[in-house]
Amino acid sequence: SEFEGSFSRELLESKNSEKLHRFLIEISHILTDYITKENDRASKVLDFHHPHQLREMMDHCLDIDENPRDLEQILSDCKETLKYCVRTGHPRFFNQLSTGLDVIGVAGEWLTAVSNTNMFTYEVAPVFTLMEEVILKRMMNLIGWEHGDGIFAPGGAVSNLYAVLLARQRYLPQAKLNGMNGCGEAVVFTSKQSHYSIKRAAVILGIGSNNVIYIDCDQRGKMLIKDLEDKILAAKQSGKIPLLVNGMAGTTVLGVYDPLEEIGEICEKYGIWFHVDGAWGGSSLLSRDHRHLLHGIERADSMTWNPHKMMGVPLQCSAILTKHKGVLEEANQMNANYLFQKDKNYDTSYDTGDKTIQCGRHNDVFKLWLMWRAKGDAGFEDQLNKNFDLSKYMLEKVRVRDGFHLVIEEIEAPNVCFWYIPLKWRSLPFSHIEHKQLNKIAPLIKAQMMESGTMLIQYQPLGELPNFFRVAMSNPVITTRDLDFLLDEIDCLGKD
Ligand code: ABU
Repeated sequence: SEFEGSFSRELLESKNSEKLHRFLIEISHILTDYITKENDRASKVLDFHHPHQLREMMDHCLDIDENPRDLEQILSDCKETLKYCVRTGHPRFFNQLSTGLDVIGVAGEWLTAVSNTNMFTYEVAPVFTLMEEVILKRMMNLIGWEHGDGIFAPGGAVSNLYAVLLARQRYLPQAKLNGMNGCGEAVVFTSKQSHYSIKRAAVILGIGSNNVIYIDCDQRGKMLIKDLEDKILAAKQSGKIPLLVNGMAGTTVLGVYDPLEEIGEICEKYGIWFHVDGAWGGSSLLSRDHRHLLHGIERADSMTWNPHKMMGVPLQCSAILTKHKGVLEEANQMNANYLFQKDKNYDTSYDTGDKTIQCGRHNDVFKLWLMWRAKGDAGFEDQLNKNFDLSKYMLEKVRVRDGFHLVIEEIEAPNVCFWYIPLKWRSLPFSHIEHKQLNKIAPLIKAQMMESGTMLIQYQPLGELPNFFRVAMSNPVITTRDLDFLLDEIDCLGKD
């Protein structure tokens, strides 16, 4: 083809604009073919190979060496790469909380890549800075805050890190100058079912993992308010400084919402920063049928919300929001004068970079803005409601089906968690099945699932509970047929 013997450096020469055009069209064909196959239920979700096998199979296109490859090879590299990617937009990919592939989101990512700018200053990202302001305001408005601030961060764990940082800034501002030496022993409280990123944030911020106090949960996985208050009082009595309580809006595994209103009340009573990790379930604020799950959210001081999960925005797209204007600057501002000069010719409060823990920052907002324009609130609401409905459908199917046992009977977020019981144990009451034996079943089925490539589902233990499957629904293209398929397939892979 015309790309044989042509090299990348030629593409930007003005005489080659036709070639540039045709090259990008070729790339778009490759991407379109991938997306089309990804949506074809007859295609596999993955073509699994162990790392040593994959390295061998891709040998010719993994190597980097001194000489350039021609454009023909580059196009072939793109095809080869996609061949072995896991199709995370496939209707039978359930492995993560972020699934699906929104085409407007893809267009947004493509434009973002082409504009190739850095989000730290208004002067290099004027349009995207304004879009970020608009979207953050919209999100804060849905939370019920009139004022506040926020920033897009590289993932929910970093958004949670911001929350702990903001709490530290509020109660121990001297830590910014002196570190944690001389600050006393700060503690943070979080549900036993919360994400590990809270512990990591405590480590990073010098609070220490032993100073993360875990709060017991009830049978459904909700934080127990009495235990929270008891543990706050005990910490205060022993001279510790309570910084933050983290409540969950959709836990990672069970999808449980903590009693936010009550947690907010306790935080107010004791003067503690109230953070809500809504990375997974925060998007329910867009659904009139489900926003009640976040009752009390307006009391929070900060919230993590990942549009790359329930809203289906391509990875990554996570926001940290706070109702306190100015605290992001207080915590992070370094006034680097090569970047954030105050004598610029525009309103430098739009140089958002000095509010962040990063310097260079990717533009994660444009794809979300574009999708929101394309769907409106109503489109996101339909998308969310559909997945909540599908999860109820699946819950009922699992409840009545032989060989399946629910982990929790009532669900809130669209997470359905269950054990698969092989034929040989079905005559036993569930409580008589040995945990040690049950623990082996989900990994065995998952291994077979990966070999067959027909679907992908996550499994995990939780506390004392042995490994079980979690099916979380965020892909707008899934149907009841996909869920029926999934249960049939598990039965087929696991019954012996
Ligand atoms: N940040 C939690 C992601 C977990 C998941 O996608 O399964």
